[in-house]
Amino acid sequence: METKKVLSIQDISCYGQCSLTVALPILSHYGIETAILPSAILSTHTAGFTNYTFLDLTDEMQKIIDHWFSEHIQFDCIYTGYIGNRKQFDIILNNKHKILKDGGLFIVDPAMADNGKLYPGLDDFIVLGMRKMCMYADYIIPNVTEACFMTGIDYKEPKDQTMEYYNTLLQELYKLGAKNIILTGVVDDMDTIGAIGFDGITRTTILKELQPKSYHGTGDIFSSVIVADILNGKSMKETLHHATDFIIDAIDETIDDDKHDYGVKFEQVLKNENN
Ligand code: PXL
Repeated sequence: METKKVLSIQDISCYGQCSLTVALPILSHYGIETAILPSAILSTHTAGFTNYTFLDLTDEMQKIIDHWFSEHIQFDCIYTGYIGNRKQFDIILNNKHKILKDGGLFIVDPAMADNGKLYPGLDDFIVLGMRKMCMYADYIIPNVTEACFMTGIDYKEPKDQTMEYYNTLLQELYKLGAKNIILTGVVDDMDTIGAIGFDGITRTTILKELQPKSYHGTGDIFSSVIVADILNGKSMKETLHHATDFIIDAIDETIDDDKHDYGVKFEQVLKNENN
């Protein structure tokens, strides 16, 4: 069987279980060859740590792509996440056709915000850039906060969010141009949480028991499982079940360890899937 090749473009947070340090092992586990284009190197992620280091790799990105182009290297999918510099949106969009195979998938997780707020250090230019990338995407995987930033719809606290509110967000996101939307972190009556898939016609809603604690990095894990499943030909329903169960299991593996609050122990979930 031909191995699918993904290029994941996001930062390396050297410590903290998010972005490329979760995408790479998860995609590999599901049999996807994974190349990386790091957008920046940080000592840790920016949520919950202070005084982190940040090395911007914008200039290096173009050089790396140019080399790949000269070597005729192309991918079945480009999967983007956290972008630390607004100049990188143009680099990605201007070069995408060179390194993505004909018919390859462009999947955008506009990782930039949560709980009604942008991540530290990000500004409106990041929102504009993410919105532009979504126009060209085959799939986008925003959480509710990111959906609000990109559509300009006011953010509501989870207790005030309704299915009607989610439907409006999905319709407005669809108008941006993305072919498929997976809206994450949707809640129902504050006792279930999950995601809604939308292809412009059909909605697939998967809700599971709300977890007692939320952790940083689960959005990146969720997206990585989704990218793997889409490339492995799973249906939207199977994919959303798998990704939501994966996060529940990862939280379950982590919750009793008070010292482990910066991310989830997704490695244990991968290990258990092998048994
Ligand atoms: O998990 C999203 C993410 C990725 N990368 C960095 C982050 C965050 C969220 O805060 O800070 C550097």
